[in-house]
Order: sequence, then structure tokens, then C-alpha cells
Amino acid sequence: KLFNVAVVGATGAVGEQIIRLLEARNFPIKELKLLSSARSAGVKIAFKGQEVVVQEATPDSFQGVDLALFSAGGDVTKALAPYAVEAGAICIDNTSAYRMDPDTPLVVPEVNVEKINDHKGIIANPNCSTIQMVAALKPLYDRYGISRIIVSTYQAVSGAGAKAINEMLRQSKEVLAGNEAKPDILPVGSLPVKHQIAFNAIPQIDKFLDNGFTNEEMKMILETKKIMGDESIEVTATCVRIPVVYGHSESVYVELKEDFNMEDVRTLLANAPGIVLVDNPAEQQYPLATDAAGKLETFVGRVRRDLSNPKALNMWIVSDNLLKGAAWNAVQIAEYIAIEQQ
Ligand code: 11C
Repeated sequence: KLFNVAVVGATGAVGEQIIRLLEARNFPIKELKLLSSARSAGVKIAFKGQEVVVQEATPDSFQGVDLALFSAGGDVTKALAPYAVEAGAICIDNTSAYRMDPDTPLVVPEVNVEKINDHKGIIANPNCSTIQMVAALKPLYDRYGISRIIVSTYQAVSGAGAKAINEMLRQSKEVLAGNEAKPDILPVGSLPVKHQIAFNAIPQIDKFLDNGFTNEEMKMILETKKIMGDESIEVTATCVRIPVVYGHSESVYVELKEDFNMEDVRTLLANAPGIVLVDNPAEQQYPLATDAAGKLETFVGRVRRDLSNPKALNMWIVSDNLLKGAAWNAVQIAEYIAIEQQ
């Protein structure tokens, strides 16, 4: 079977990666519809040797569409996904619009692929920093159970979009030229106070809530429980933006319910789907954002038993936030649907 596929947000950082992956993976496409805001309509994007003209996304865009991949922001998903569903399309949504909706499955294929079919037209793709963490922790959860996770993130500027990448690069040049770095959109475009990202670490990703956590931190906390299907897992997170272009890194402390030996833990991680164990301190080998950029897998290293709690592990988890953290996870879900409908 060939599918009519629509990409909403085709000119954005994630949309671009989705199109490249559909091409590279030879996804069974009959017609590819590229959709965007009115501002980007008319742009031409190459796909399999042909030029596809980007059209403005409207409620009428989805007639005949089988699969619609959304990554144009939560407002666009809320405004248009219901029309796509009504037209008969299955939507895979990269935004946070429906993630915590009880009727919408939140899927990381390595963790809960069985939930894909539980949808009512929309399947949600989790937040990038959540995806790589749960993908790496799932084999440990299945074998030992998990009682608590404490995570600190080191997140790339590409998570905040193409403009944030440019801002970081521009500020770096300004500082190296001995000039003042001018903040523009980071940490949060819609808030009045801005901070320098070049040569800095900003402990704020997204807006603050009344509980003192940021929205990004709450996504990690709430989405982890939903994807793992276990509300009893205690999670706390501190999310930090650093001047890296691609690849989120995470320092994760995880308390397991059962005793473990380190050799079994390493074997589990090394054999887990989508996970690459890079853990050889003697040779100074561990996951790096620069190595993970452009790759589909999640990289795990620095795996060690905690010194204060023998039932806990510390580890370092790195993945390309635009690929496994967004575009690849969405295309992976689309591939499962395509295989099932053959
Ligand atoms: C960041 N994690 O790195 C965010 C971007 O909910 O899909 C992804 C936001 C989301 O800034």
C-alpha cells in the first residue's frame, strides 16, 4: 500500500528532518503534501528528485491524506488536526497539544509500541528530552523496576528552533570579537527577559509554572510516567540550555527496585533496541553530542553504581534532539502504521 502523506510545518527545523527521513527510509508514499503557514507557502523543497511546492495549511488541506505529521507548534495542531482526523487521516503530532490527553497515546516505539493502535486519530510524539531518557531506561525498568529518576539536562539550542541556533552562533562571534552579546529570543521568545546563551548555561527552558518548575521539566516528569505506564515512578528534572547546536545530553540518576549487577546492566543496555552503549572510561569513551548529531540512536555511557545507594545507577544519555527526539520518533511511528496496514 502507498500512502498520501502530509507534513505540516514542512519548512521548520523538525519538518525538514521529517522530509529527509521519509526520503532516506523510502517510506511508501503515493503523494507528499508539504504544508506551512502562509508566510512560507510557495517555497520549493526537493523530494526524491522532484520539487514539491509548499502550500498553506488550511482546514481543507487534508482531503485524501492518510498520514499527517504535524510539527508547526501546538496552536497549529489544535487548529488543524481535528480537520485532518475528520478527513480520515491519522495524525502524528510533534507538539505538546495532545500529549497528556487521556485519549491520545504518547508513543516511543522502543517503550510502548503497543499503544500506537489505541488512538482516536491522533498519536502524540513526546518531548525530545523525555524520548531519549525513557528509551534508555526501558530495559532497566523491565528487568528491575524503577522507583525514582533524578535528571539534569544539557539541551541544544536547536530545540528552540532555527532562530535560536542563529542567535547562539551570532553571539559567539560577537563575544570573540570583543563585543557585547546581544540576546534576542532565548531563553523564551515570548517572555520579556532575555539572557546570553553563548559561553553560558541557562537553567530555564520554557516558562515557569507556579510550582517553581519549568514547563520543560514538567514535560519530563509527566510524560515519563505516561509513556512508561507507571504513575508510581518518582521523577524530578532540572532542564538547562547550553551552547550546543544539535544533541541533548542528560545526567540521569535512577533508583531501581531490585538488586542488579553491573555486567547485566551493561548487557541489557548494549542489547536494547535503538540504544548504543558507549562506555569505556579507560579509553575516555563516552557519548558526546557532536557524535550523536545526525544519528538515529540514543547513546548511553558513564554507567556506574551510585556510591550512596547500591540500588541506584548514574548514567549519561545523549541523542539528536531533532531526530530521535522529534522527526525520527515520528517517522518510526509512521513506519509501524505503514507496516501494519500492508
Ligand atoms: C527544547 N524540548 O529543547 C524543547 C523543544 O514540547 O516538543 C521541544 C518542545 C516540545 O527546547
